Amino acid sequence: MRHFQKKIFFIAVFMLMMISGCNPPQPVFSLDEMPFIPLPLSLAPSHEVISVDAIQSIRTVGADEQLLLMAQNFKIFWKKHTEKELIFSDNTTDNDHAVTLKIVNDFSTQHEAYKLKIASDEILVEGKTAEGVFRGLKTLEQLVVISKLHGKINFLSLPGGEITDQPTYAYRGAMLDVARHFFSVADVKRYIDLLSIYKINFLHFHLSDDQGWRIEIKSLPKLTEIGGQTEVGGGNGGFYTQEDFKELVKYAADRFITIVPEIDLPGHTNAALASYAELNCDGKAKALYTGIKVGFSSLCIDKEVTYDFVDNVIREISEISPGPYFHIGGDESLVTPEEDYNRFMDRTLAIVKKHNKIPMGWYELITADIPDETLLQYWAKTEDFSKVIPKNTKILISAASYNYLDMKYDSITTLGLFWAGYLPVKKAYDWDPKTLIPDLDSKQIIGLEAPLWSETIEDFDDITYMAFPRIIGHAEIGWTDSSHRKWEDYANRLSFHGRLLEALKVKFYSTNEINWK
Ligand code: TNX
Repeated sequence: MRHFQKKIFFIAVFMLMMISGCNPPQPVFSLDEMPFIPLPLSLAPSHEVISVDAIQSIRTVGADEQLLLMAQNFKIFWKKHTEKELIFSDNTTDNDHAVTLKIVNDFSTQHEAYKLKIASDEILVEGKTAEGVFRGLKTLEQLVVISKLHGKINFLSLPGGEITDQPTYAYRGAMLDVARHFFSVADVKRYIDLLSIYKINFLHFHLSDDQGWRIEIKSLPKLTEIGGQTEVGGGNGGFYTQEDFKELVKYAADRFITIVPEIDLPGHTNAALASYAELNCDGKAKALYTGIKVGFSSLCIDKEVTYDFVDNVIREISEISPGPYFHIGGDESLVTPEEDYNRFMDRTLAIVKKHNKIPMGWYELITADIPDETLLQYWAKTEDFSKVIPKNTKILISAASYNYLDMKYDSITTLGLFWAGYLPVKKAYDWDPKTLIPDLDSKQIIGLEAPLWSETIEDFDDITYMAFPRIIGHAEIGWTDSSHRKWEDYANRLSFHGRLLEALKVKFYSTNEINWK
């Protein structure tokens, strides 16, 4: 009898498995519970469920080159995560069993806007532009990867529904200081890949400082022959050739990230002053510098050769930087008298204009006569926020006590500095750019950027340890309107991203502020 009961039981289980085999299993999350970061503007779940097996092809509507590249990359992504090969389909009318990438011009005024529809036998990614489609694909990729990493079964089913989404701010950036320590092309590419997961769209390169000059200037070869040869702590330094730089610009552009080059002027220039004696007022080359103190160097403001130098550098870099901005630094020029600083900046701003770039600079630039189009990067500590801000320029928020990724998380963080205070994960997330600076008209804010200064950052693991997870929070602040953001909700969603970072072999700070899943 007992044997008979057992048999019935197994037959029942077998029949149940057969029946459920016809329908995809329940997804791990419904669409509105998916821990997306950044949180999309609207999520409308349906009762449909799609199994990855139901998708067999990928197609683009229209022969847009960027869409075709995205389709190829998505095919590789799909194979990696589902072990299934998608075929390219040129069927332009039938969505069945396909992932469709499509540009739909009239559905929003926002160029990054997208819609993602998931039905029982098709996935549709529509963008206002190719860039919009790309942002939508990144949402779809999170859906696949997080469902897979948190599913208890080794096949995938995805929740149906529709996402309509667009960013709050046009500029959602990261900055990497490659001057204090140099990072290879391969490291930067990996960083770009990680930033693109979270819809970051600008990468600002701090290409020169007292400790190193990091980009080849063909008309001034000694900048890299001499100025590129060391870094903080006395290591070998390094530099990007113009070919390397072009490769990075292209790699970033394929992921819809715009590179912003910065040459910090007229202070933070010891590496240039060590390379060319004539840039010094006394005509004597400085020694190379490998410490971390700031504010002791300045180009010679009254020599004509200074402006030939500035012109050559800005011209050569602008020629290989398709983005709109050229960042001229301008911070902490502590040994340049204000009147000299302003005179220098007037001429330098004219040079930027001559090379068809929009000037960008640290907020100390406000003392100069800046054109309205200038983008000012505001980095002050909170207590300095009362500084007058011109009404006509755009402001990029990089507040040291909220955005600086080189600030230690807490007292036991071994890397980083703490002059702007500790920056735990909650503090880095739980603020609003609109209310941070009392007198600032929020319409002036173009977005925010998270700088990673590299005095104490020596390799790729150091970069990601300081950036992750804080930069994920900055990415959400830039994308999702503050009225839709709550720390508790974000902390819950972030808890599902640790496995994603681990799967990518990213070293990150697994803070105990988060209950990692
Ligand atoms: C300030 S903020 C700097 C950098 C340092 C950084 C270290 C700003 C525009 N300049 O030169 O690397 O602090 O946190």
